[in-house]
Amino acid sequence: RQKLRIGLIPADGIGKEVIPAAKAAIIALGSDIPKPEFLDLMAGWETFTRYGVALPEETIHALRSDCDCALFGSVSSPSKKVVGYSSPIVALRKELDLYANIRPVVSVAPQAGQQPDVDLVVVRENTECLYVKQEILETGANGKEARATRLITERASRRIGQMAFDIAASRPRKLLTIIHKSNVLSVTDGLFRETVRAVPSLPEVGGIYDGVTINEQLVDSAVYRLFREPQVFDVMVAPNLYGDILSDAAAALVGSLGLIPSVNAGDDFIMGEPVHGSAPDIAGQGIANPLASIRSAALMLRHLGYTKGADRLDVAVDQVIREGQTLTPDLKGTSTTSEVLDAVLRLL
Ligand code: NAD
Ligand code: K
Ligand code: MN
Repeated sequence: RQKLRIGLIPADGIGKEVIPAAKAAIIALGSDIPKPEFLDLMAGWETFTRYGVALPEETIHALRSDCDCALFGSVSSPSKKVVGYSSPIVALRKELDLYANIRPVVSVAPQAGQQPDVDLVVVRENTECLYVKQEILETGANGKEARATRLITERASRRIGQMAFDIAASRPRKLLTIIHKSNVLSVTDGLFRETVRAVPSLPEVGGIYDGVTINEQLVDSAVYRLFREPQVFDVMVAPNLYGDILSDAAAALVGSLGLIPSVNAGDDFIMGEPVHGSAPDIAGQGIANPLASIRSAALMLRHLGYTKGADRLDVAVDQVIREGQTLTPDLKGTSTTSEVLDAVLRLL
């Protein structure tokens, strides 16, 4: 391929500070990837306040027709209902059927080549659960009554399960832990659990997951174990909300949300995205950690098969963390976003 067309959707807050850093890191890869061509696309709260729409049709259209992949920053979604507003990232995942959110959480070992203490992947279902956002408010005998639909389907559970088994099978430990709360939610989480468990015996799968060990853990005790003995986990597969919460918790284990990348993956599109949000507490100060976004670019490139470029980004990021000289304040450093980016670029 001659060119790599990358849609850039920085969106709000620190997204506008870290996505340009990821762009610069991609450009620095030179001939290790096809020549990148960037398309600046709009979405987010600011887009909504300006144009009355959080996810313009043009953005969806451009992603579908003119992009090979994309990088999303972070959106500032208000905590109060705003008429006409709906989170563009949740919508994008559905629009492009990016049904898996893959979130590796890996600590950096003191020396290159050593085994990290934490080395796990959260595989989060990305299209349903409570994120179908079917909420209703009524007034009844108890005053206001709010209800939400939590949708779990066999189809979505099966395909996320298959994705999780694929990832587990590709890793040395080949261990998959299914996260659920079936002891209470036996119908919804029960369906998720049983469907994922049944993946290896699907006729079309034909024994390829035979080497994968399946464990399961209730979501609350999974968080507990994550903090006490993170090394017991390899790949964790979870419904949408549990996966969201678990991966932020796992981020704390390795030092900062500003380090954790993800990709939103579907069968025909891939979108890198740092796990963190728009961080209004530090936005505009130039001190956001760009490493999660640079790692998200690496993950995206890896999924597209550009292993060499992805490896170079990961090695440079790990080295910057290992040296510990140029870190942003979330990692107890005093450096700015652009100084950390420069440190990465020097190593590329
Ligand atoms: P957040 O992830 O934005 O921030 C949590 C904490 O982590 C803050 O103290 C922040 O300063 C810190 N942090 C996060 N990323 C960092 C980085 N790269 N470098 C340094 N520090 C970093 O979560 P929040 O505060 O709960 O949410 C803020 C806003 O972000 C909300 O409007 C929420 O809706 C939105 N959000 C968006 C996404 C997304 O775009 N997918 C995800 C989560 C939250
Ligand atoms: K984000
Ligand atoms: Mn989250």
